[in-house]
Amino acid sequence: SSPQVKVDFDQSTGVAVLHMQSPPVNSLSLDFLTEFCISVEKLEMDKSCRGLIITSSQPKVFSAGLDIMEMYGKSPERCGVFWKAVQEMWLKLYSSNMVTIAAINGSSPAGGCLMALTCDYRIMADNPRFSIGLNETQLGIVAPFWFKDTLANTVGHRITEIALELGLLYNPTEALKIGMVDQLVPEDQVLTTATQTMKKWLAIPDHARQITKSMMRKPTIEKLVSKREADIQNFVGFITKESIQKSLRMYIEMLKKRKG
Ligand code: CO8
Repeated sequence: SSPQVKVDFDQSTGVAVLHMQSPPVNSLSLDFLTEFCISVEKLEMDKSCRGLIITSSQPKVFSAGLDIMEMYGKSPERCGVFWKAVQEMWLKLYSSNMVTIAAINGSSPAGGCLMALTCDYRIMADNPRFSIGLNETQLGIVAPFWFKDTLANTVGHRITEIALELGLLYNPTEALKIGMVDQLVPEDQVLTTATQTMKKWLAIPDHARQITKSMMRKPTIEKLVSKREADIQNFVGFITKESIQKSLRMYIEMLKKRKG
């Protein structure tokens, strides 16, 4: 199958741009996550790569989050493998030594929002039709503790409490107001602004910035690392429940009906 991730690495600046290109909505399937993690790992190992910008090749959507079809009607074994890949994506990005910037050029619900939240900085297209947030409860599912921690580390406890319980999706203006994103720019300037912002971050000595980043994030990362297997069991047990499968089916049907 064709690559779902395209990486443009500029040797002269040390910055890589990773384009997610999995039509129609960059949903995070097991295949996608595997390819994504291999790409990020390669860049992480490359000493000449200091910055990573993540963006989407799809119009209107950054990432639709986890591929719902990976959670519907699948065996417990398969669900476990899938969840491990989701954990891996988060661990790789949240602990990256590179400067990471999300160039959010479209909607970014659930897992898409999580991916953006792992970055050091978020720039979003100022288009009121786009939305971002952890909307899990709207699907009848529960965002795991490390999703919650990542959001709380970004916007604080109280806003996280409201955002998660109601499964809120925010428009760009609201997202900026609560600090879920750091900057809004016109749609056609998202990537150029990310590139300019990257220069500012790369002006700081890597070593000092990396230790600081690690100091901020380490407790959150270690929490998942130490509970990884239990978290997989928890996901598998939850997602394979008949009642949860029913919620997912209704959500999938709603997505299809809403179309057009
Ligand atoms: N997974 C699989 N397929 C999807 C997904 C998805 N996440 N999102 C959209 N699609 C499909 C649609 O069903 C549609 O398929 P088809 O063409 O066959 O009808 C196609 O992609 C295009 O979608 P739309 O027509 O809706 O495209 P739009 O451009 O109008 O809208 C959106 C794009 C805004 C992304 C919209 O599709 C949307 O809101 N999607 C749902 C996003 C969502 O709610 N994702 C949540 C996933 S759950 C998650 O990420 C974390 C789970 C944590 C697990 C915890 C459990 C314990």
